[in-house]
Amino acid sequence: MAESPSRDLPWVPRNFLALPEEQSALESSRVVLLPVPYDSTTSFRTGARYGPEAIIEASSALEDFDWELDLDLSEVGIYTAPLLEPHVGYPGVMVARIREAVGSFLAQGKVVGVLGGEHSVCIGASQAHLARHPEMSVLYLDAHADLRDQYLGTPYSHASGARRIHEKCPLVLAGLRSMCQEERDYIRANAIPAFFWPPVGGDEQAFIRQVVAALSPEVYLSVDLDVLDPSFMSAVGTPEPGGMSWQQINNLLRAVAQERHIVGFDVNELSPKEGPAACSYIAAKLVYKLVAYCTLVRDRAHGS
Ligand SMILES: [Mn+2]
Repeated sequence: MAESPSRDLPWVPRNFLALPEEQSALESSRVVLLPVPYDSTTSFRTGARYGPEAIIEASSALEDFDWELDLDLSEVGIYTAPLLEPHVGYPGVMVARIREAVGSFLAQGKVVGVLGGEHSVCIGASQAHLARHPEMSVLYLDAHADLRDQYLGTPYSHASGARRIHEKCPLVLAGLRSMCQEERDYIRANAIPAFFWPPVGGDEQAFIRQVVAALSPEVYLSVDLDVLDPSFMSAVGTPEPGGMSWQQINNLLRAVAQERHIVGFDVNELSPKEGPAACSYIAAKLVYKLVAYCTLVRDRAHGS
């Protein structure tokens, strides 16, 4: 039998935040991060398949403590699941695979965050959450509307994620700044709450109030990193100028966490080879904040 590595040597654990076993074992962890290295339907710049591992690697450089939120996230317990193998034959099979994987962790009572991958991973991930939270709505943060009925021959592409979600539950779009005419017509015909960026009159407080008011008490959060400005988040498949700053997205997400219950999330479209290494670090820090918003920030806001 092989000997286990000596505990006296300084091993760096390969998981989110490089947490020791006590803070990253499945049994004792409140949160599961599920990496999905999938980008088979990506059209413009591929490479989101490398996103999850880049986020996990960069996260080892983050502090466990967050001075802004005044908390230490390591106490939550975060289990980093193995990579979910992509199915490249038919995108619908991948949707079902992600739904099953996420559902299996939800059945164990875990809070699940999915690390994409292209944005279509939100379809299966949101469906798994909807099965447990039938009244939830989805807050979809993206520069794009992703409301095409089909794209490049499949209904399960990265360009159709929001459309597939809207067929199952209430959808709120925020950070929008690019769409095709079909998508604009679909938003109008279905009266989908859609909040463009920059906010009307530059009024961020009104933007936050309106987004929060459009959400149900339970919220699933789906983030395409291209909602952020490409001046600091250029490593995305489809960069779109004029996006949110770091403070702006955090102000919005913190308000949602305090006034609603974020039941789970996905973060997508980091394509590390398309930008500086800082992008992976920033994406990792956003994942850190999201885990905090789903757990300790919520606990504090609701007095538990
Ligand atoms: Mn997008």
